[in-house]
Amino acid sequence: MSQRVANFFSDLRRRQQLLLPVWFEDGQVIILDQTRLPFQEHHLALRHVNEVAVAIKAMQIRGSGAIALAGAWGLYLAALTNQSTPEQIKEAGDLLKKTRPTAVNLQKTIDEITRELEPFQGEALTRTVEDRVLAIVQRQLDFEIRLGHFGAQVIGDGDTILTHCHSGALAGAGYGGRALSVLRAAVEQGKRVKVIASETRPYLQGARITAWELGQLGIPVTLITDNMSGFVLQRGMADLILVGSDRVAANGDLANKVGTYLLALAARDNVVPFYTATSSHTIDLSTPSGKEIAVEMRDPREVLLFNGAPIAPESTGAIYPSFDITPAELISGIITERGVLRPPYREKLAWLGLERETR
Ligand code: RUB
Repeated sequence: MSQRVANFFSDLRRRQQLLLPVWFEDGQVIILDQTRLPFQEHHLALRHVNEVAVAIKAMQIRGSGAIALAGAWGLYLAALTNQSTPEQIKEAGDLLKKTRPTAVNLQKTIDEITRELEPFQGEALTRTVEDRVLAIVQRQLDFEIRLGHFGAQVIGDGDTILTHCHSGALAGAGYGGRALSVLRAAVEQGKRVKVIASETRPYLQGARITAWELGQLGIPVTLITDNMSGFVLQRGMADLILVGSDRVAANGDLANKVGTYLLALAARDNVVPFYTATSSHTIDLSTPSGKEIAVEMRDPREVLLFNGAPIAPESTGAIYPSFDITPAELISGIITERGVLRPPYREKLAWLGLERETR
């Protein structure tokens, strides 16, 4: 590993309160195993890109930003392998892209690192991959800080925010990911906030990870089961809803953790603003609308078992769509690193997405 990578991380660590989901140390990709939170802070040391792919598929690292960065460091591992070629790095990228198909950040990050590597070989190849990976990690962190700053405008002092799944530092680059960057920035601006987190069956990202991360930040959090959100909104117990995003289509339709769509419907019925926090990297202009977004279907056993024990008769079937689509018309605002977009979204997203590609 070059001294530059070591310096990069020691510099990141010096910054206050970064919760890094993934980093690179002593020739290994280190990830905080999110399946063990909140009861154990256990780290995995991965030495081969295949191990990174397995960890992403097994949700040991998850959240759209964090899996993109894990994929990036996986490619760096591939590039460090003796005599690796651009073709081998591309193959490693294809393997990583298949692990989680919905979060476009992973796909775009892999493409960004593996594009036009053909002229490079040996040390120049490793160095090129390293340059790209470091730039991507830094950019993602900068985006989180900037979108947090813009998003904090929609948070009022004393607000209670309802969030679903986990869209925080451990789903991102370490500041606050998407939704929790907004809350973190609001607190840094002196606003008092409270959070209601839905548990997020079946992986319990809300109960296990959002609650843990908010605890680290000292932000009060109340847990509800997923089916309590309608009650909470009807009784006026939340001032706004704030979620992350795995992909935003060209028309503004949003793919996010399954259950988000129901929340958005209940928000409209109860006139509660519904926001998503995202970045230009998550806007997918090549996907016209939510209908064309590939939704990851996970193993039904993940629904039928809880902590490894069955919760239904053996003959019961199950499905597990990991994400759902919230139509653009249910979204009050899209928080990005360039500001808060208001409907109609199509032209603003086109500008932001294209602008990013030419930056
Ligand atoms: C995570 C999930 C989060 C999004 C959005 O899914 O749906 O809500 O990743 O958050 P999983 P962010 O746990 O299946 O990876 O925009 O911060 O990634």
